[in-house]
Amino acid sequence: MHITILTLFPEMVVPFFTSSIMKRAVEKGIITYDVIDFRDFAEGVHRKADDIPYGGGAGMVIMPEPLSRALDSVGAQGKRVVFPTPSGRLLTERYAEELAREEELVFICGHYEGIDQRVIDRYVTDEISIGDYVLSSGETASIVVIDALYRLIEGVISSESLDEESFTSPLLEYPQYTRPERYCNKSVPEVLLSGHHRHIAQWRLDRRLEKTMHSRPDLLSDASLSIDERKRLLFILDKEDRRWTLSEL
Ligand code: 6GU
Repeated sequence: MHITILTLFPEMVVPFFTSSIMKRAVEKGIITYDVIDFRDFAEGVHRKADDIPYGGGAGMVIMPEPLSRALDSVGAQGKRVVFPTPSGRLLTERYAEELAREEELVFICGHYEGIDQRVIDRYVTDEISIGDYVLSSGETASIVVIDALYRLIEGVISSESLDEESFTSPLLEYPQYTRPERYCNKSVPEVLLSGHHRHIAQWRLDRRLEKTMHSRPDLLSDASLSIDERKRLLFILDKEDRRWTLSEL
């Protein structure tokens, strides 16, 4: 996949591509990328890329011409162009999977109060929000969207890791432990040292159900749980109920 990022702050974006798992994906040739400073397409000595909003109001708005010249320079029209914005469609794992199937993506990083609507109308195919809160920069949002989607491309991470994790299943992850066996007087749960695969799987499922119940009960309400998972959930709820009753007495 080729990823193009148009930004006024390349120094915020480049380290993501030169570190960790993304670095490896780039070295393997699975990902190619261009980070483009669209201020280079602005005119005048000041290379102005933003201006005050028509109609008044606080903050600055990204001007249409420098950005659209940058978009034209990468042949953006006809391509999938993503603009991360709190006004966009919410990013989900399913949406990330859809984007991961593209050969090429172009990202526009907004700043200040936003970008001129005419550029959005002319080029943007996907306005994406990453959650119900406001960030100060489109760069961090773009990196979140890219991180969510590129890891789903074949060869970036092992298929075992993908299969095991949350959100391909509706349940959250079980807790992980590594050496040493004792840390600050706390032991690793004994079942994990037992080598008993069925017991380990059962214990992990119980922890996932518990964690989901406490952190994200909304995921359980529409979760497609198996019969075994439902049984374990009822058992855990029952146990917690009793604990609740005991602490009340
Ligand atoms: Cl995509 N951008 C910004 N600036 N803030 C956000 C967001 C995006 N998604 C949620 N908040």
